Amino acid sequence: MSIRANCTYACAALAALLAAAGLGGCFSDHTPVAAPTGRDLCSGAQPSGVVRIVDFAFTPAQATVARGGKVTFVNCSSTATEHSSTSDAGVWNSNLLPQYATFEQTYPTAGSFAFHCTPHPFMKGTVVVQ
Ligand SMILES: [Cu+2]
Repeated sequence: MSIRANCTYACAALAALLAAAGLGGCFSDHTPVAAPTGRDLCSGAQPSGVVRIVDFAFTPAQATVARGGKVTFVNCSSTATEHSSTSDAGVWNSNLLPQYATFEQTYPTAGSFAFHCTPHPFMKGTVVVQ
């Protein structure tokens, strides 16, 4: 085995290590807010405290929650389209939710909170905290 061949093997191993490290970092940086376990929330009767994202709309468009309660947003899109639940006033931001990913937000303050989807600003909703 020549020196040149050894160098090639060493360099290939180093490159593989760097690639693995790079990928690992990429995955940890882009982990969704919550694991995509929301599929169950997308079927059957509408659960209370849940806002589904279906067909480029929030359902229900107005969700009501008791003060201190929480709302779970879940991307029920039938495609790979990502959506967000983003407070108009910057109170919360789910960031992009892949299909079936969920995002939970607690509401300690009474009031009416408008929100939208960042990539689709025509998608609008309101959380009413009583
Ligand atoms: Cu959207």
